[in-house]
Amino acid sequence: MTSPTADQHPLLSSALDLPALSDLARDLAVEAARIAHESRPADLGVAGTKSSVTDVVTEMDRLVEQHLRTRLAEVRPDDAVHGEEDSYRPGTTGLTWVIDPIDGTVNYLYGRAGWSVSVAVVAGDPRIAGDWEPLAGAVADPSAAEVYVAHQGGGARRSSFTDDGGLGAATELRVNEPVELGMALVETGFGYLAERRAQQAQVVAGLLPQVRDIRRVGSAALDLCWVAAGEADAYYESGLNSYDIAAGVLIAREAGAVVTGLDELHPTRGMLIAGGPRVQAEIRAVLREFPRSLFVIREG
Ligand code: LIP
Repeated sequence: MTSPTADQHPLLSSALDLPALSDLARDLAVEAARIAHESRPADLGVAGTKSSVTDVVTEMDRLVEQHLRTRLAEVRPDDAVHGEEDSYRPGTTGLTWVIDPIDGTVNYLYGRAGWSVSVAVVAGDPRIAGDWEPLAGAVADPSAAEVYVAHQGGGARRSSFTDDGGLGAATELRVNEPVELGMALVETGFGYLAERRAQQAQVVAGLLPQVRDIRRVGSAALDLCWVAAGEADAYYESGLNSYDIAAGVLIAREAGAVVTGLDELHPTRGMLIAGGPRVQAEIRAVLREFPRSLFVIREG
């Protein structure tokens, strides 16, 4: 998943209006985030679980994804849709909207900050690691009343929600660079299966003495946006899905981040590593020294 030239992705050689697609991603993410934030029931409960009893889904995850799917059917009926909570909708344009209605569901369940709505449009198949390329995307953080937006070649920006339901002026985002490993504020996250958490605990224990500090917030989309904004120096995590990262990877890259896997040039379920070029290379080198068995993701 490296930034393609037009000859790599035919879609990019066509008259794709990437600014318009990023405006749409932004508007849909903000609209959905406002619904999730303002309509959160006081008695919100767990509507179901997925890979483990702690991997929860709420009625709002499902409601917000259905809202996004309905809006996409209105405005982009021929594009495919790949979302966290419902089945893949095929399309005919080669474009797929990749949506995470609430990234950071546990934080949302507990009524805490640290969750977001992620909306991206990609070329290729987001169900296959390495087979998709984000073209435009947005991550809305209603707890901070902010939205992050990017499209390929257009840079990354952040805007604040305004009281009248609009958005304030956008500011350009840039990663921190250069940052040496020992001074790096590094974000990470953990999976929902005890076996995977035990693996991830070994990795974070080995990395912690080598960096400034570690933060674990709970939303991959926001972790990537904070790297883009220079509010963290790097982020790594294993076990992520395309809907967690599609918009955030583009926002981070457009702000100057390098985002790769452990060995691959594109993130995989085995690993995503993001940061300014110097610290990303240093963290990647450290992670590659761990036993590879720690990065094997057994489907939950
Ligand atoms: C979350 C990810 C986060 C990870 C959490 C969880 P979800 O996604 O965005 O990076 O550490 O465990 O998987 O499940 O809230 O959509």
